[in-house]
Amino acid sequence: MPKIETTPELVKNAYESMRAKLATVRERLGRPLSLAEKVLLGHLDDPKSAELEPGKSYLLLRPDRVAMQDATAQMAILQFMLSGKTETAVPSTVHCDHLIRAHSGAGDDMNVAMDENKEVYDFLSSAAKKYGMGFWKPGAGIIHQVVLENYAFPGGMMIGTDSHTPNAGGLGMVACGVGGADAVDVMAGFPWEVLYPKRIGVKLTGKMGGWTSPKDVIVRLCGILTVKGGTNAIVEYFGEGARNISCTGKATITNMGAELGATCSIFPFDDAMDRYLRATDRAGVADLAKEYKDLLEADAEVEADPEKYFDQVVEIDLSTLEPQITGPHSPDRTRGISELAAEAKKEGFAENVTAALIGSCTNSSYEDISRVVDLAQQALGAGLKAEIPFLITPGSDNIFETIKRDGQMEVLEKVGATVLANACGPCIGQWQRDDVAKGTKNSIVSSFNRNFPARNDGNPATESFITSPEIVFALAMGRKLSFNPLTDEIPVGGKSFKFKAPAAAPDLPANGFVAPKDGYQAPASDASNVEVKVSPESDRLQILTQFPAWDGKDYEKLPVLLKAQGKCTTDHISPAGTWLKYRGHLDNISNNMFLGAKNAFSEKLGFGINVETGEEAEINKVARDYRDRGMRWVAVGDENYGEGSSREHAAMEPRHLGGAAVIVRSFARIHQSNLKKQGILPLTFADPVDYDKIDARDRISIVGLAGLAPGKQVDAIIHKEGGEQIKIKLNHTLNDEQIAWFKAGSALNQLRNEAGL
Ligand code: MIC
Ligand code: SF4
Repeated sequence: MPKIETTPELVKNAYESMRAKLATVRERLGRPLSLAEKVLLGHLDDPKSAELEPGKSYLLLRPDRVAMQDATAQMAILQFMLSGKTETAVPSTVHCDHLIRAHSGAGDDMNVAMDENKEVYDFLSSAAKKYGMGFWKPGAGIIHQVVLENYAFPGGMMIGTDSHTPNAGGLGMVACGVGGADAVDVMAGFPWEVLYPKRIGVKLTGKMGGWTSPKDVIVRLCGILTVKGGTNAIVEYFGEGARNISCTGKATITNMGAELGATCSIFPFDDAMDRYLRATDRAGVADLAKEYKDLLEADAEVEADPEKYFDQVVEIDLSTLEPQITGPHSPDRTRGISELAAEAKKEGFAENVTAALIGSCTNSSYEDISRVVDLAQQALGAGLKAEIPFLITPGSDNIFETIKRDGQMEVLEKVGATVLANACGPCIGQWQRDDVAKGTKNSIVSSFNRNFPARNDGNPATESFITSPEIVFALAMGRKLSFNPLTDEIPVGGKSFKFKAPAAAPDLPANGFVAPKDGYQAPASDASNVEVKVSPESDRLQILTQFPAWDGKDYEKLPVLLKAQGKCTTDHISPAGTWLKYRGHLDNISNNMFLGAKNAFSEKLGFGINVETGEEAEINKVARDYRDRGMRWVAVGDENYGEGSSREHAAMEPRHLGGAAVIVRSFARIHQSNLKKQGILPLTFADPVDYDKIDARDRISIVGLAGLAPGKQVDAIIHKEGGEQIKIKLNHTLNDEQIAWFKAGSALNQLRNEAGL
């Protein structure tokens, strides 16, 4: 049975192995290394012969562990079951956090969740027992918080089937979000493959004070780099300012680095991490990190001359950083809080704030909550209470019990907060909102990390703004987007009240964390009699069958299913919210395919034209019809296509419904690799203008596929309705191994072929 815990013994072995691998790498590169490179290259499968060119080479890496959350673990485990393996090769955990609906508060919501998700929880828990995975029960916490509190360690490397896995970078780990098929590779004992990321250095100077908090660092960075600025890059923080941020504050920053499209983000080991490790019962790991400190920070030359060692350097002065607020609809639509009032007026954002939400995997630390409580006490003193829904999602049971013991919870409840389950809830559309009708334009503020349309309450007309927990609370009291708590007053009982800046709060509880309740289930010591049940009648779980192998023929005259206009995130391709229910059932969840996408060929969201029948229908229905006629199709998209979630459903659904290729201006990393894994060709227009040449009734041929080779452009022909043909060139980033996946029909098929299954 594999050991799940991050024991000092495991950490020592990891450090020794890193040291040995880095000796080989240093000999080959002969230059100082950044921290990100130390951790990445220290986990190389073959340090002697791996190609080492940032931005170009594919690295084969050996992660120390894997984490999966319930909404993605279902598909990951269903695929693992096809791999022929009986036990995971590295410590792996499953966390039940995404499927709990937020409605009336933690107690009732948990009861409902346990009942309505029973079948899925039973499946995950029995599969975890059988295959040697640790299982965190519903209510134990959100994956990234539980990992930070229990498993992350400086210098470690992990992958997780969730895009915010980089949260563990706050504790010095290279932690990357991946699709389930990548997790299957690693759990089956194979290396994980990733493009050697480019290096972005962020130099932090000064110290935060007053209203400014770690959230502002990352929101500001999103504004500077944009949602695609971090694609295929690791963001490494350094400088005096970095050492002035708590470990959980660092995790907020690395968590939301996902919104830059970054492969991951990382902070060097320091005193704040050391204290966090000890406060979470890991003194042995802290001692080792001290001993191996040289592996856990960049070489001195890098900090001394960052321009020389990073591909890009950004500097942020914490002392002068203004609190930031970003939105609506994109996490990089950022400005300082003082600028929001004017912009809201100019852009016509809904002025009244209708709900305020804090917590989530991004911002529910002891420090975050304590700072909000300071403001809540000020508000209560002035006679103010929340008059709009003020919802809190604690990141873990550990945090929940600790803030209950230390009195923060009582203050929050007094000021009108509803405490929700320790789960994702309203962050992933699992907010059963009764107070605002769907289609009604309104503004909400949260301390979460994403604000794509319909993300929180399923209402695309809700305009969601992201900011720090402190500013969220202040806006809950001020109730207008134009309210700036740093300068403005709130009228109350004939007087007016102005907040003082929140007091600095302890990052760790003086009396330690409260040991969580029984939220964990270990794998079975004898798995032979554990049964993993999937009922053939189930509408929530479905055993997977293999996708067919490529037939060796070119793709001739395929219809264009849709041409996505503007942002097309994975939330647009495979929406979450109520659809989370079907995450373990490929055929059922495929009914949500592209429901959120704006198609250039139709006025209606999620609709397209069936070129065979001439009828307009939901895009997924059109796809299903093509597939049933034995036709394949292509999807066309714009920039940063597939931004956001790691959900591989956004690649498996198109594959299941007959998609052959996705042709876009550019891809987000995780989605691009999910498409490759599932046997769909991810192609980009060599000339971005060609996007404009594609019309609704065109057919596209993709030719010369037998000669598909790394670095070689692919030829395509756009066949116009009137018979005209336009030849275009497409780029791809497939390497030899990935081409083999395409030919086999999927990476999993290839894995099975290699295993002789
Ligand atoms: C998200 O924050 O978008 C999610 C929901 O956690 C996703 C995972 C999913 O879609 O299940 C992610 O970040 O990868
Ligand atoms: Fe859950 Fe939201 Fe965090 Fe995703 S970002 S893991 S949905 S809390």
